Amino acid sequence: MVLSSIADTLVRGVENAGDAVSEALFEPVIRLGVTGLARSGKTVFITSLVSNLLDRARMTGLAAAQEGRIEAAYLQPQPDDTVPRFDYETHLAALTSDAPRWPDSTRAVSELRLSLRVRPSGLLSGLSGPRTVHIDIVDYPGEWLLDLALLERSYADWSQEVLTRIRSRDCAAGFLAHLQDVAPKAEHAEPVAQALARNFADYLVAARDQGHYDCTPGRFLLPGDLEGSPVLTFAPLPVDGLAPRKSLHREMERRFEAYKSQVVKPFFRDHFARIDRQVVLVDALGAIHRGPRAVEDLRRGMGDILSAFRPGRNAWLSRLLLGKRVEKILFAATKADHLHHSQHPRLTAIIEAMTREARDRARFAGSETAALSMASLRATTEEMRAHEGRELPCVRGQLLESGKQAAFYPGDLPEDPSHLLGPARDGASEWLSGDYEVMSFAPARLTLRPGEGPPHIRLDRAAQFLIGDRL
Ligand SMILES: Nc1nc2c(ncn2[C@@H]2O[C@H](COP(=O)(O)OP(=O)(O)OP(=O)(O)O)[C@@H](O)[C@H]2O)c(=O)[nH]1
Ligand SMILES: [Mg+2]
Repeated sequence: MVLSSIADTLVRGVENAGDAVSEALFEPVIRLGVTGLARSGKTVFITSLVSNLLDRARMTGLAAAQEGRIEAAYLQPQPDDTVPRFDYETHLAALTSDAPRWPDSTRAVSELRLSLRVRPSGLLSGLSGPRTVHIDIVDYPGEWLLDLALLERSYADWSQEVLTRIRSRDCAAGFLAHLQDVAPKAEHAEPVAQALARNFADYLVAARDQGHYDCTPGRFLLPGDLEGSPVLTFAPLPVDGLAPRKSLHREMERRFEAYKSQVVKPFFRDHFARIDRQVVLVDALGAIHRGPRAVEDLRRGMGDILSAFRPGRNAWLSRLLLGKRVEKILFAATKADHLHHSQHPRLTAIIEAMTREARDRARFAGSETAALSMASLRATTEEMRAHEGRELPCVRGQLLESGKQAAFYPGDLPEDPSHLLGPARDGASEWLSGDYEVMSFAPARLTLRPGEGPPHIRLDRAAQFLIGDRL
């Protein structure tokens, strides 16, 4: 017994030494995935993170920056030649121009490599010189993770599931009416397929705009360069019995399978499987503003998204990952600058509760998780204002629509998150205790001193959790 445990320790010691040697010889790469549902704040997050890592005066929460060990930071050509580069310069220019504006919506996966030259800390500091750590940041839509569930479904099962789910949705009425006019067993005719698929895609867009998060296939919403191709030209069809060869149903079934093998699988293989650290951005405030239904949808959407991080859930993915897993996952409630800082702990509690189930699973699978509330780009200032004999904690900023300055009290988030999540789960249609308003603020005009990146809230803490241990 004793012998074997000594042998074990020895082997492990040698392995560790091996790691240290290879890290010293080769420059370590951290692949950082940034995801979230549409409009959750991915592009602004990456832009501000990169800018604040290049100019680190506002990054005191990142230990290596605070200790002055980051000697240099620079952007480099990314290693993947076929992935579009994250358009950092254009996004930063939009946010920091004289008339600042938010960046445009993104339609596809993109990537950027930021390299840091870091002096080692602790014992090693005197022994070795600075080393280079590459951070490959990958921006991809959270909707694409939802597609993982499609891999386990047959076309018939998927159709039935979708048609049942959307039966009572107003925004699906047009598509469902169209379906009445279509004969699934009739011979396939491309114009019919195209019209139906277009109608289904329109439904998905409307559903997403209404705050539904179960809008798969994800690529229908973000087609990128696949727009109009057969893999995106299908829709759910009701089935009874076997459809004949060459029927519309058979052809749509074939395309559904092609979507799985030629769109979903390559994404997981080429991008998802290679991620080391992941941040999942959540616009919890936006959902709270839209009401209990949106909150419940978001909670479920998050659960579905995060099942991708639960190895074993999907046999194909487990085989692909071969035991590799995401080491750390951060759940971040974005746009916290809409709230006075006194309410930030409550927002964090909400995001913690909302992702609880999923977090427990991820932790079980060996990933370290954390939750925080943050703002990638702070667009507001705080002030107290008297109102009906009470001092209200407000935020002030420039309204996006009118361009006017306004101070604004968004409502008091409950201390106990279950006061929001409970009614949402029970299907309430409105919040009982008042409304939560979220204004859209324009980004503020910035005057940055040398060495400073854009103002943020806890972006440095997010960076410390995600990459701090490797610097
Ligand atoms: N006040 C404030 N608003 C933010 C912040 N980050 C994002 N927003 C708002 O959220 C919107 C969406 O942000 P993006 O970064 O474009 O979100 P995205 O996830 O990349 O969106 P898609 O690419 O469309 O999926 C912005 O247009 C802003 O209105 C922030 O830190 N503070
Ligand atoms: Mg984007």
